[in-house]
Amino acid sequence: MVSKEISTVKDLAIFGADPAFSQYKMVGVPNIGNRGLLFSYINDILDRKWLTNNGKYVKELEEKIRVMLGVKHAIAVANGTVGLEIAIRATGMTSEVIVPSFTFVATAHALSWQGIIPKFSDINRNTYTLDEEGIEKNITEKTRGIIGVHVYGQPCNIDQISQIAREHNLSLIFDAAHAFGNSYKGRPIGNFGDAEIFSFHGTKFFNTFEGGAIVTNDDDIAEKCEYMRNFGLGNGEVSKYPGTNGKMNEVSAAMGLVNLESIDEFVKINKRNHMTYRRELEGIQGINLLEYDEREKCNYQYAVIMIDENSAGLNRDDIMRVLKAEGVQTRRYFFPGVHKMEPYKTMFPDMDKFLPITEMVTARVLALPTGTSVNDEEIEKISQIIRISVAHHKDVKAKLIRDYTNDSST
Ligand code: T4K
Repeated sequence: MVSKEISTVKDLAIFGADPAFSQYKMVGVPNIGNRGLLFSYINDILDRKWLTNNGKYVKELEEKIRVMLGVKHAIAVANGTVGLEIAIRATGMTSEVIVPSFTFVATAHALSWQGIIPKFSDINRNTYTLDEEGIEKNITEKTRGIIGVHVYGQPCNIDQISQIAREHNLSLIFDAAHAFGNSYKGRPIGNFGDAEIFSFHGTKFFNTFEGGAIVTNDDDIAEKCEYMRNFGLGNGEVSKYPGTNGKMNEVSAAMGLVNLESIDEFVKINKRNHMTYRRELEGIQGINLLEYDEREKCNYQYAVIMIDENSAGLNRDDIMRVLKAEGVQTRRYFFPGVHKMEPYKTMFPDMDKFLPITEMVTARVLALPTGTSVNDEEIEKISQIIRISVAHHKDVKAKLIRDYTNDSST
């Protein structure tokens, strides 16, 4: 609910005015499809007494994803992280694997969890995905693979990265956690590298509560993934590979089937939100909305701004605090860079020197609320708060510094 006009700096909550939102507006609020249909599926699951282990709903969801993406194999998993872990094993990655540091920590942890060293490589300043030159520089005799991340759904430079992987005989996976339903050069994401992994976590625009999928066009890799997600047993009784429990349950799959029916509607809303942010944020000094390539299919699930303190007069954390006071919870996706988190910080204490673009971008990014839980009027309000703050950046900065100093002294 939007409750006040914001036309001068004194209307901002940091100066004592009421917050713009009486209930928090948040990033990552789940999109939920047809409840009636979901409950009917859950009743059926309970009646049939088949709750997990490759059940009817899981198989149906896999088939729908397979057809939607035009891939040979879709393997539903319990979450994106276990999907990555399985795909890393199934594609034979060991020793050292090149990854970006600008990603959710799960990408690197999926490697180190299995004793593989993530070799952090810098990103491109425009797409925020792995930079090809950096990959080449980081390849050593120990490198066994590359994991590219389609951050915010923006595809990596897939052609060039694939070429590098081929030339150096490296396995190649794409962490497509953000890119479900997107395309690269007109072809659905899911068709590239040795395998691609989606996350269907509750905060993703398409969710199965928790969940994910490994997709691949490679029969051998698919077979390994299927076995590995079920303790290495596949559908049998004797283990063929090392395995884990990465199975998706039936209720999650039912949620997926329900949400698939509304996926076009979710994308439409995300896109409309994106356009509204674009219109409303236009011309604000130092605030740039991340743009997507409109020639490609895109889910528009993240509304991300880059804040350049030199032009805006405020830094990312200032804007985050101003918005928080107004009842808007933003997220710093992704801050800090993974190289600054443990165990990597201790393993590679000087890594920032090699990741200048990552350092710059992690200091500037801010994800704003989008999805079905925000409307145009609310986006206009959020944008207006940013506009007024930047226009009066000196007053805002001085107030934030005063508040911060008072906070730290108490
Ligand atoms: N690779 C990449 C590039 C990823 O981004 C991710 C996950 C993965 C791999 C691994 O996939 P999964 O194993 O998760 O399937 C969230 C998600 O937990 C995580 O899935 C996601 N990326 C990451 C970008 O965001 P947090 O730590 O920000 O979550 P949390 O609990 O703080 O929630 C974020 C916001 O969402 C809050 O504002 C509250 C809201 N929220 C959250 C939940 C769970 C709701 O409104 N309702 C909810 O049910 O990590």
